[in-house]
Amino acid sequence: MIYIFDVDGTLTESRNKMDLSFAQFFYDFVDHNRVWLISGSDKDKTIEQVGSAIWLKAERCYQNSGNQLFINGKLEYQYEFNLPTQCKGLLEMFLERSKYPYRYGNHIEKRDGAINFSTIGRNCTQEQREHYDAWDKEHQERKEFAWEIKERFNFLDAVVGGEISIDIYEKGRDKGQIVKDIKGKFEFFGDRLLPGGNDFPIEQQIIAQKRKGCKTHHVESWKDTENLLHSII
Ligand code: M1P
Repeated sequence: MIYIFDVDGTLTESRNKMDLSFAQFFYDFVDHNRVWLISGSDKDKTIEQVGSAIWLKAERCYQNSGNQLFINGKLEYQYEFNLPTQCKGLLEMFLERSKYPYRYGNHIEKRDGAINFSTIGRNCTQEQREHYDAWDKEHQERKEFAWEIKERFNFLDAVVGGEISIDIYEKGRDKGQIVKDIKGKFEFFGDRLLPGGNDFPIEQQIIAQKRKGCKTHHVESWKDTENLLHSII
């Protein structure tokens, strides 16, 4: 059995470090089980969040929604993605159009195989992040922007993950692409398993590939994940 975990919202609060006692417990779990990580985020952010011991101990670490793979810390592959100029123009228009009043910089972040877009900007503080998150829950801005990107560019996909941003990549280059790499049974833990969420493609691939004995756990927070793992052990 392979246990696969999303990071933000599943092992940690979004863009935060893992809770210390959960990290100790999880390290032990990784040491005794086959564990893969898959994040929408890049390698440096994931290591900052889960710590290098867990990141290196995990059998595989897929970054940028599966567009980059590390095995035992060694880069196996990465895809390139350059944001089309017209889509960049649309993101800049979103920045002007958004009714959210604050901007803190780093709004369009290039990653290997993906782009991360945030109206508030990735340079915001934790407090500013929480403010945007609460505002977005009420106004559903990220959902609307993701929908518009997909409508205008049928070769692109845009999904909501985390609290302040959306991930954009070529259609099909979503988290679901890792399912073909998994031989046998697996269990996936994620907080964005509903349509439009960045974990949803994994659910879709389980169904499309008729993967028997594989299941997903929709968690609300890392505490849910911890409780589920205790019950598995
Ligand atoms: O995994 C999806 C995203 O999760 C976090 O998003 P946010 O900053 O919006 O909370 C970040 O780790 C981001 O890099 C990642 O793409």
